[in-house]
Amino acid sequence: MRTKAAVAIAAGKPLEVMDVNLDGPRAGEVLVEIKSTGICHTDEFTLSGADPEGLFPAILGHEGAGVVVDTGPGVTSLKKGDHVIPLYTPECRECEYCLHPKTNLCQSIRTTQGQGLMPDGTSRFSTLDGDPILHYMGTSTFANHTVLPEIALAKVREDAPFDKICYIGCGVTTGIGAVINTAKVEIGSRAIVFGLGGIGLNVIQGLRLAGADQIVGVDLNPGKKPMAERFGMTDFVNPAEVEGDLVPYLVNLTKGGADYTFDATGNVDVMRTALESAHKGWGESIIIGVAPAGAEISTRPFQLVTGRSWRGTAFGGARGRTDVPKIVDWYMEGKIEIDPMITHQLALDDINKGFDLMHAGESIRSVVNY
Ligand code: NAD
Ligand code: 022
Ligand code: ZN
Ligand code: ZN
Repeated sequence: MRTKAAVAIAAGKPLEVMDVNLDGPRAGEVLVEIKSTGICHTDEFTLSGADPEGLFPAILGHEGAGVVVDTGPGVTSLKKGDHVIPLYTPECRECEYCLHPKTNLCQSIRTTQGQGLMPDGTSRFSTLDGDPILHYMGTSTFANHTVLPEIALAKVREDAPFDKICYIGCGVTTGIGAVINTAKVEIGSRAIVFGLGGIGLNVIQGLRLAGADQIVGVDLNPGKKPMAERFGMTDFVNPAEVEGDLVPYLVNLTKGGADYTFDATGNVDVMRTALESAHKGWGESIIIGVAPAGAEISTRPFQLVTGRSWRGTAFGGARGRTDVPKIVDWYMEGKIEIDPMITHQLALDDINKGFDLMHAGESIRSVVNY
């Protein structure tokens, strides 16, 4: 079939909106009509050329929601008309990783996904001239129709609005999941969140959900303060306005250090500050931010010897097919909020505007509707 897509032609160039060819779903695959897609950080990271594993030409996009149009041979868990959210972290429920209770990093299709290919080693996308176009993160939601493995789709309730729940495909689940699944924050905890963007705000609402007593937000951009307060931040710290070292300031503010700290910036210096502002003896620091390729973190080992832990999380530790439908339910039940974080709604033809807004720090989340 033919479908409309925003294609990443080469690093550093804007996306080009064009018609492309899409082959039908093969065994274990599903054809999905994407209704809405969010523009997230890593799409920009790849498009800019900063990701050494970035491949071109490719159809980016990993935050979406849509409807099943067709299923390939052997697909049993989904049928035409089902509402779905694509998963860049799949859940096969049978690999060594899926069977291990301590990880969500399903490895069943990891290699081909990283190469921009379907599990059989081929691409379903091509130009109208027949040249192959690669998939991206196994999702390619910057296309009106896309093909995904069955194990990379969460089936969700049909009354949930696509233009909001697409954000659950990455930002919402990553932020809330880091609190609930990875840190397992207890009622009454003190926490510090570094970076109040599309991820950090969801960490904050996860902390409120978990019953944290103190939620300190740290951001260089004071414009992020009102939205963070709306989602549960109790104290705001702008590092540019703190005299002297940030760590002792934060340790003092949290009466000895935070029980949990979260990096949602991707900056390795911030990651160090986050670790060192965790409480001696028991504080845990969770890295969510993805740092530039080759970057390294450092601290004195004494920080760990004295009982702080350094941890990381991908997709909020969520098992997508199991957990994403529950998060959609939480949204529909009013337990979590999404709408205020979606600051811009765009048409596909204007998708590059969404990247500009992200660059300028003017958006939390832009959503493209097909
Ligand atoms: P964003 O740009 O919307 O937000 C980042 C925020 O950090 C901004 O508000 C910025 O002002 C602030 N900031 C930057 N430098 C700072 C500093 N030195 N001190 C304090 N604040 C600072 O980005 P986002 O969409 O929220 O994503 C945040 C990070 O999370 C990115 O690195 C992204 O790649 C990563 N991420 C990771 C996962 C995962 O599964 N681990 C999933 C999604 C996103
Ligand atoms: C999503 N991310 C950033 C912004 N939005 C993001 C980027 C990378 C990861 C998670 C979220 C990530 C963490 C750990 C891994 N990835 C490796 C997982 C593994 O090896 O099993 C990651 C993922 C997918 C891809 C690359 C890296 C990919 O499909 N190309 C989950
Ligand atoms: Zn993302
Ligand atoms: Zn698996």
